[in-house]
Amino acid sequence: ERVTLLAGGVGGARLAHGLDLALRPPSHEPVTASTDLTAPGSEPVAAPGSAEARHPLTVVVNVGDDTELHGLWISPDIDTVLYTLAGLNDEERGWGLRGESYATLGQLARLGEDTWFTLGDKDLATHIARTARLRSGTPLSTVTSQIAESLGVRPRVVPVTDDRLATMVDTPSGRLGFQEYFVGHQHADEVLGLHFEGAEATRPAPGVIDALRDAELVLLAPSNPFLSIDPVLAVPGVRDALAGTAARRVAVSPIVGGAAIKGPAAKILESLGHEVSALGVARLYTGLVDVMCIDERDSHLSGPVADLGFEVLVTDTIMGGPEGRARLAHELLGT
Ligand code: GDP
Ligand code: FO1
Ligand code: CA
Repeated sequence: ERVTLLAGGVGGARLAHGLDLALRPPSHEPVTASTDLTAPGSEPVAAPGSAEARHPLTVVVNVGDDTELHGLWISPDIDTVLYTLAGLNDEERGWGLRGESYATLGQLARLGEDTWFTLGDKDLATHIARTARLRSGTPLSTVTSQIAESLGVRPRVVPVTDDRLATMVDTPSGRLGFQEYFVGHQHADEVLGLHFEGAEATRPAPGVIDALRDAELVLLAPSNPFLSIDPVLAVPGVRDALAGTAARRVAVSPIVGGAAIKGPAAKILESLGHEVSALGVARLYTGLVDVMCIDERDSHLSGPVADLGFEVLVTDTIMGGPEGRARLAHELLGT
């Protein structure tokens, strides 16, 4: 089954991990078939990199959080997805690598650099490699595939665009860059509105539109609807591809029991005048997906969600460990 997941950071990464586990072929055979295409008398086999040889999962990731610091290009949501799929992520924090050290950051502070954004020594290697390759003209999507391959990540992980799109947050103290809002101000400001700077001029990265069009299942991760899903849909062509796909489209609510599991989703829903519940999320996704997956703790909302025109899937959506992630993935896959 071909599956495409639209994702931000933590919520997207957890579901991507579950799907990777659920879609893993039995007995862990490598997905890339033999490279021996010429063996006499054998059926032609899929060439590596061909559609057939590809992992069934494509993860299309938000880039609105991306920023430049110390001359390095940081793509937090891409890295959260890659590190999680590689089993290298820091579960507690939700970003960065497990078992980090901060010697470089300490020395940067000593040199008088701003170090409000916590960059670990090993994480810095990702940003150094990414930045060097981007500078030499390699697109972000290619660099991302290269890093994915080096880390042993099997699903396809694609930034929604190779072009610049920067999420800007309007607050009572003015318009802030995303990381200034999220890390600098610890997402304490009221959010009056969001603006995806540069979005109109972006093009979808190679493979993004095909991944939506050719999928049998398109999933909207339980990611922040405003900070993670909206910027993905702001890339021209993506919303239309989602509207036009024959795939079954399913969104998983990031709001459980009237609260976000992590981050400012609940606070932003409230500031922007939406109900802070899975029903509030469902209203945002009306016309965009066919199925709303809501948590069993919100089963009382299944009637009102169905009244909006959705098919409703009620299940345990809390993705703690790998088992919970794989279980939710199987349920979404209908397997
Ligand atoms: P970020 O980019 O790291 O902020 O992550 P996302 O935008 O992908 O996801 C953030 C949202 O994921 C938050 O609103 C959380 O409530 C939600 N979330 C995180 N983990 C889970 C989970 O296990 N289940 C559900 N249903 N939502 C989750
Ligand atoms: N989030 C924080 O709250 N504080 C940090 O110091 C921080 C550093 C950081 C470094 C690398 C990286 O890939 C992500 C990092 N994040 C940090 C998370 C980042 O701000 C994400 O954009 C958030 O998860 C929101 O999506
Ligand atoms: Ca994010």
